[in-house]
Amino acid sequence: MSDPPPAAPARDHSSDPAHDQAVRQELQRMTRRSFATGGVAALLGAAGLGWLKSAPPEGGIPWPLRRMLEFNARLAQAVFPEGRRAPTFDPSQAKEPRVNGRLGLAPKIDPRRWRLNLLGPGAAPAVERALPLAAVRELPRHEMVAEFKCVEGWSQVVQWAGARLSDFIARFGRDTPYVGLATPDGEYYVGLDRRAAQHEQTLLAYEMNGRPLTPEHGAPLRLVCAVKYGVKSIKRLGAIQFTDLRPADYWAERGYDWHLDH
Ligand SMILES: Nc1nc2c(c(=O)[nH]1)N[C@H]1C(S)=C(S)[C@@H](COP(=O)(O)O)O[C@H]1N2
Ligand SMILES: [Mo]
Repeated sequence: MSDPPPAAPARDHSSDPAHDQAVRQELQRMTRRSFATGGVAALLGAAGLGWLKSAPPEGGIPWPLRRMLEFNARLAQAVFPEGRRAPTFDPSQAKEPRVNGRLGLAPKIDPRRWRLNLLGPGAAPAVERALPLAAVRELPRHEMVAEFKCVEGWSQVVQWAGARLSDFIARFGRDTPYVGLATPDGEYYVGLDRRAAQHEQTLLAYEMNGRPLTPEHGAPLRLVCAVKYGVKSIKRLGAIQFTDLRPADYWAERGYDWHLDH
């Protein structure tokens, strides 16, 4: 394998004005429909974001956001009990979802050289294994037709095919409290708790609506977590980490609830 992608923990863009501008626009876009924590995000100007990022984190979350996020997490958990499944639909109802979010999709990648990096523990993890797509395809294939919901207010019934993340963990991973996932370039990253990671409706998907994933929908491999908002369904996976510590999460760092159950 050549040029292994970086291990991809959160990158610090706080000194990049263009990035701050992009984040502000994204926050404005996302908070227009203002669910749960939108109010917090809307209050943050560029200076606010910089300050929050440099505030001493407590459990990985800048402390000014913690109480609000914990409140929202409690709400989400109260509404959606353990063991619930997302509703499923007939495949005839499935349609192409819009392309939403391109963080981490910019670099050109060669699907034949693509690998899913299994990271060791810690904040600067080593790549322990680099798996080709075939390793995921060899796991039992599951199809799922579920509603794909974005926090911005749209949703779409989509048919997915792939391997269960739980099967992947049993074969290649470790049963840890959390799983962290990142794009090959580390631009986008999400964290899942064990319940979401082990959920039967959480797939490492390689097909959408009966065809291989297109690049803009996350080829060659993406996550689809039907019990969470679309934010968690990271496209173009590059790295995965099994960890005892709650992983960094791109949108949680910007004011959204870490769990994002729907
Ligand atoms: N790599 C990456 N994955 C991502 C995002 C992103 O910006 N980059 N956006 C997320 C969001 S907010 C949504 S709603 C879904 C949208 O998936 P789609 O473009 O396949 O509809 O992807 C999620 N996964
Ligand atoms: Mo989204």
